[in-house]
Amino acid sequence: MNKSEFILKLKKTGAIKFGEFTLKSGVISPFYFDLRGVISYPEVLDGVVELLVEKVKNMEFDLIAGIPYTALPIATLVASKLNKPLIYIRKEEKSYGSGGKVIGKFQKGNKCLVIDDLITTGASKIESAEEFERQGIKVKDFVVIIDRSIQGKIDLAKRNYRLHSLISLNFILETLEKHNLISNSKILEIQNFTSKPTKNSNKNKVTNQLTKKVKDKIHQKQSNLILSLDVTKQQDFFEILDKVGDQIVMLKTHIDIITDFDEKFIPKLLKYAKKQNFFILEDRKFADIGNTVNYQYKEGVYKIADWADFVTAHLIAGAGTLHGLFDNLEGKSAFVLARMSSQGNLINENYTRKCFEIARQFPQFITGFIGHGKNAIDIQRFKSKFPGNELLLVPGVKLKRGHDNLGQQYLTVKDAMDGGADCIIVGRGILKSSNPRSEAKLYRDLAWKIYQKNSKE
Ligand code: 5BU
Repeated sequence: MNKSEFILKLKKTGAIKFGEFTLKSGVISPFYFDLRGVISYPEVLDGVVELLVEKVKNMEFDLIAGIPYTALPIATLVASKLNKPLIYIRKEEKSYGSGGKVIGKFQKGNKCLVIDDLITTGASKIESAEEFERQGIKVKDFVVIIDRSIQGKIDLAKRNYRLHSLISLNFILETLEKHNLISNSKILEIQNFTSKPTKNSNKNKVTNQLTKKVKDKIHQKQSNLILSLDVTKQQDFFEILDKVGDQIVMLKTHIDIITDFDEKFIPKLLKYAKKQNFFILEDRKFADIGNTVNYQYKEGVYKIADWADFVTAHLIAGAGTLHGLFDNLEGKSAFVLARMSSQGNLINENYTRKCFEIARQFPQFITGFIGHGKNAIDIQRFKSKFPGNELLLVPGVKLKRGHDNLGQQYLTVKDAMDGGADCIIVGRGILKSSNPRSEAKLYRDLAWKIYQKNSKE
């Protein structure tokens, strides 16, 4: 089977689609390639395996990897034909922090050729290469069946990886045109789409009105600092706030740790918020069904809805939590925990993606996400998947990397800000200092400098 015949077969099996498709990144694409079904058409499967074998047989490698799920059965056949060992990264284990698990036998220093079905940006390829490299496997070459943009090759080249593709988008369009299987207007639409930057073009869309309010205050106060005021006595709380309040854009509270909480606390806090001009984020981490969080938010001792500008929420219980919190309420919204900073936390890529899907559906309820990562690149990758212009708050930040003895993991201010954080959340880094005011100023200046530099680029 030659490449043109393969394309015509793909079209026939429904693997090449035209219409309106929302990609993982949130971008709307006028076309979509779905190669998952190829395995059910022996002739097409044989065809693509034959083409791949031809493409890679003279390359230098010891192992073949397939990226699950789509490319794995295809790579299996290629490996078998070339008599090479196959490996892959188990997808379910690929939770953030814990790293993926490589299945199959290999030796450190082995060279691995990685096969995938498609490439748009290089992001997921780089992620899998990094995982292999962590295990001592060398990765240099990627082979994909369809290259749907020029961005992927550029992204990979920046990291010194080579991309080999069987067929390009242009070749697909030419072949379909030759066989009258696509209209000229569709070709123009697709070319127009692909000539725009492939990076998330939704980014400038205002999806939540409150993000602008926070951004404005960041600029007004020239501060990206959120103080996590985790102390248990009112006196300590207000003593520190006195010294630090003017340095911060937002104050993060855990209201339920204040031992001597009484009816005077909230009015006093609100006075500070007004005078020192900061938002209040109550880090309540709502996680229950809508009906319960509604009570937890509005009732009880703390009546959080009355005074907190923002709250944090998990979406483990689904979008009902957000409805329970904010239905029929104006001007309030949440920061959603899309990743956590603590070691061994159970949030994985799939969960994070589901959070973004809910945010795409209910942008009015979500001002931003809380997230963390291995390093700046990992955080950038995380942020690039936000559905709109939500803000990124990064906790687990100190001047030096490290951890506490209860699983908290720390990144540096630079890691977080280079990763694209709009704000850093700092607790003990400031609270345990002998001079919280000067320490807060240090964090603030550091973050603001990087923020300004990065916004210019
Ligand atoms: P620290 O003292 O800077 O480690 O405090 C961090 C604060 O941020 C603390 O109040 C946590 O409850 C909060 N936090 C976090 O550390 N990691 C997370 O993923 C989330 C919140 Br969400």
